[in-house]
Amino acid sequence: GTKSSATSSEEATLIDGRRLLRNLEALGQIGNSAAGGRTRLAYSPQDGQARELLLAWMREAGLSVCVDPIGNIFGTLRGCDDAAAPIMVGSHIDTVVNAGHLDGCLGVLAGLETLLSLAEAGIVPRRPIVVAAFANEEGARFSPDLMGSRVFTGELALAQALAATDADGQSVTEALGRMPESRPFGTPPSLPSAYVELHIEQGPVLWSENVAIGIVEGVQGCRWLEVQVHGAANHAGTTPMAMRRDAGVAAASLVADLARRSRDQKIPLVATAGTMSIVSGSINSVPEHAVFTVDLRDPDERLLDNAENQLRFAIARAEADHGVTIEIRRMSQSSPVRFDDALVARAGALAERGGIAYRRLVSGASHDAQMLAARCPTLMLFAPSRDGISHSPAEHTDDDDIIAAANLLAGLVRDLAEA
Ligand code: HGY
Ligand code: MN
Ligand code: MN
Ligand code: MN
Repeated sequence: GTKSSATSSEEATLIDGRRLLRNLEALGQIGNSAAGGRTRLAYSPQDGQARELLLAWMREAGLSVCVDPIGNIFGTLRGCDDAAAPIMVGSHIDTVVNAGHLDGCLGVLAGLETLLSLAEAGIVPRRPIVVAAFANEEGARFSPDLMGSRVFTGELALAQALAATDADGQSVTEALGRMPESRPFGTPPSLPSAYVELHIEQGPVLWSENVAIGIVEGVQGCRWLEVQVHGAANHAGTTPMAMRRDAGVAAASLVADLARRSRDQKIPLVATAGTMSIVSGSINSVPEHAVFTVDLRDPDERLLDNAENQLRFAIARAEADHGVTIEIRRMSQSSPVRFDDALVARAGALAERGGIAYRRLVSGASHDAQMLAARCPTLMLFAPSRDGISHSPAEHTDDDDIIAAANLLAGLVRDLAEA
């Protein structure tokens, strides 16, 4: 369909759209598989390669560069008033398994493009402007998610983050030690006076309504839980059904229950068991040990509490029904967040001036901006995701939407840096 996009010549020429698209393509090549997806789990060699490329681009742009002890990367464009708190833009470049090329990367590279084009236009902003690539946003390998932004904002202690381990028992410290490009150097920026993150929506709202820009009013809350089920191994051919303590059946019934409650009662809004396995299972054994993860999300914290309590009740019932023992552990949590009203209004006014169609919405996905929101006025902008698809190689945003969104980001950041 036809979409409104930037019409104001000033806003339309603020950034070099083709360079942004080229950089997104180049970064998207790293960790690629033949099937088309890419995997750059946090602190992996592929993540390291991506970080190396970003650092090279930052240095080439003449930014002052810093890597902090959790692996956050910062590039700073100097302002006239270097003592003023900076404006920060950014997102992340780590990915889930088999990801698209836009999740996180759009925010980082549109931020970089903003700084590049301001520098090339000879504009020296009043405040410094920092582009940040926060480490381990996804949390797909090391929990919690949003690790880099949690540490940067003081929500999580550095020592606790460094001690987190992956499924193989490797710690963040060990993984970082294997990445020479992540050795800390330089001085991290001070807390910004404002943070703006551009991201793809990763949901269907903007695409289905054919709207070019989302102005994000907030983010729903999220809980991550791990459930370990312990039963008893026995022979599949000889053990009568009534005499089993089957960890796999108990786990599967808990997951089916959870999905049914979320669908029928809408508590929580969405519930997902994204990983589930029978540990050391074989086709002809009753499973002894099963483990699954749970991702609960809702804009209302009380409904998340409710959903978690219901899961705990279901677990107690499953222990009795199946003769198993079950442990539940919280891996991560983030409370619902509201972004800054004044920034929401300001971005809306700027979009209107540029003739860009926009709507306000609440984010279903988690973002580094949630952590920054506790420390400074914060806003997110969304670009449409084709068919609402993300965390998939099919993730796509039209080029004109990418460029319109990056232009709006650049315009907003340029204004904020003068204030
Ligand atoms: O899980 C999330 O919402 C984000 O993509 N890390
Ligand atoms: Mn993601
Ligand atoms: Mn993301
Ligand atoms: Mn045998």
